[in-house]
Amino acid sequence: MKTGAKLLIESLQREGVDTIFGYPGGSVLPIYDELYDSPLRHILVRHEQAAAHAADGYARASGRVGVCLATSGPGACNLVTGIATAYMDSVPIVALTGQVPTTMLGNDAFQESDIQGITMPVTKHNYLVKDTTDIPRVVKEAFYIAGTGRQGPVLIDLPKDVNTRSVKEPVVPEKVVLRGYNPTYKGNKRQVDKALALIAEAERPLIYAGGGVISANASPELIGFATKLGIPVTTTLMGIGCIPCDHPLNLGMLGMHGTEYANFAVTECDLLIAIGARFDDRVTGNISTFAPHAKVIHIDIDPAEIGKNKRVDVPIVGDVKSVLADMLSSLKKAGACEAWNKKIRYWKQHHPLRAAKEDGCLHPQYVLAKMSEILKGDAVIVSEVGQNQMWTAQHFCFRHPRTWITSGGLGTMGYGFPAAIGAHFARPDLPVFDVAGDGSIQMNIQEMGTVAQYNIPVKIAILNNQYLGMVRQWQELFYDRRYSYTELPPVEFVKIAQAYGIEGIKVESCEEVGPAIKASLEHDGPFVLDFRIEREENVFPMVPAGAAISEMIGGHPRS
Ligand SMILES: Cc1ncc(C[n+]2csc(CCOP(=O)(O)OP(=O)(O)O)c2C)c(N)n1
Repeated sequence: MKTGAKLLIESLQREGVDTIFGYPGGSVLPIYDELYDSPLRHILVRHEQAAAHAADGYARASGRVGVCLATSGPGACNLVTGIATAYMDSVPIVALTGQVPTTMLGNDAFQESDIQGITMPVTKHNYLVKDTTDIPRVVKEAFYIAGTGRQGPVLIDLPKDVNTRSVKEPVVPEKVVLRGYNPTYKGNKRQVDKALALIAEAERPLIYAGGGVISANASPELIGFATKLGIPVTTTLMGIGCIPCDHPLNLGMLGMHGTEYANFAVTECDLLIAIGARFDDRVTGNISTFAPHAKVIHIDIDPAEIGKNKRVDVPIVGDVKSVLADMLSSLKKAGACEAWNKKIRYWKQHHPLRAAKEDGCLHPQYVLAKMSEILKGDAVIVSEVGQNQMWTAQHFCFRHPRTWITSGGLGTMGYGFPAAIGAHFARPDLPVFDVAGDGSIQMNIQEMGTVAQYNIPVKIAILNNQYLGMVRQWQELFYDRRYSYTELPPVEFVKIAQAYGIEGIKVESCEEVGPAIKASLEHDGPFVLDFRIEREENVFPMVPAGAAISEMIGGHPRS
């Protein structure tokens, strides 16, 4: 006979789980008691939102399913932002929540919340387990659903009596069979051939690669395909890292804060090959003017994405790794698109991203360029949301997939620091930085307690402009500089860190940047870098909301 809690822990171990991020409470006491002498590592966060983000950061950095655990009611509700963040970016996590005993469900019992109902729209699937013997099957299914097809979060709600009851050990199913859930991995051969025919005809083809390339671990295939055909590649915010920043075919990010040359290329291409991307509004701007001269091939594992925002000529539903491998092996001849690439090289040369001004002030672009130079792509960089996120996406040179971790779809401030904690447990071999704004870091600053307790060597690089910078930028540009509630009083982050027992340095000039970053790396533990940057710096270029992506402001005059 085994208790539900024991069955749960054993089921997690069968799935290969090594780390859980969680926070205890009444309804999960039986689970915590089981964790007490289990080989599973449990990281006690300071807020359940951080547990969900840490599981998410772990998943993105490792490619495996992340796990978080919270008690019923407020604990479960605190996970919701983290679950929604993972859902929007298709990240595989399993969230375990305690629940009031089955006999009290629906009674407004103490710390009861209908977390299954609450998370219905932000989970790929969720369960309320009412029978202890179901636990092993449900856990197995949950990991399978989270980690296959278009990945995403799955929640398992576990009433207290389900966890405490002892049952005869149920037989664990060997394979998961779910009627109605059979993701398509292999692309349809006829569609692949049609796509290849369009590619053969195209004179100005462009690959638009999204987070799906990274989720599918398809970078080698993508690079192989692009290189063989000489097709330039632009990536979304989520796709950054799928091709090295300095690869000659890489155009960097497209869209609202994309490079001018990427946005020009989209506007002038005659064939757009969208791979694991979803034509998000931050990418397309005014959709009716997006890639106006192009035929469109769309490769995606989720059939619901095809044709959702943009009419597609050749849809291919399948795992992008498998589809790209099939396309590569069916290629008759390699291409070069020389004239097109020459034009793009010209744009790259005449419309580069602007580096930091050299006026003696500390600019964020300088900080990112220095970080990039010191780390050489061998680090995991997590960001918060706002200008800090866009400057990092633009100015840090990423060389490997899964080394850039950011909340793209939901744009969750407060995501970065806890996600960096998760990323550390996935990649303990690499330095992990959270690039933050002074607004975002204060959304989950309590996690300094977590990194201090376990000596987690996350480096917190705060681009401190004493504003909710991105919102201030919009107010400056579109609301006549009326800075309505976006100014933040200065905070001495090093002093806060010290109160938690963490070291840090305040950096106020360019000369101090490099040595401070190096000092943080040499320090064996968490470290705070409080960069006092130019306060009213903007992120450029920028496509105003609703404009065509060719209508950027803050770029170079079109030549
Ligand atoms: C949880 C949450 N609340 C509000 C927003 C809206 N928002 C987007 S960017 C931003 C400002 C971010 O300020 P800060 O973290 O200081 O970064 P900066 O833009 O200055 O780099 C805000 C408030 C958000 N994205 N997430």
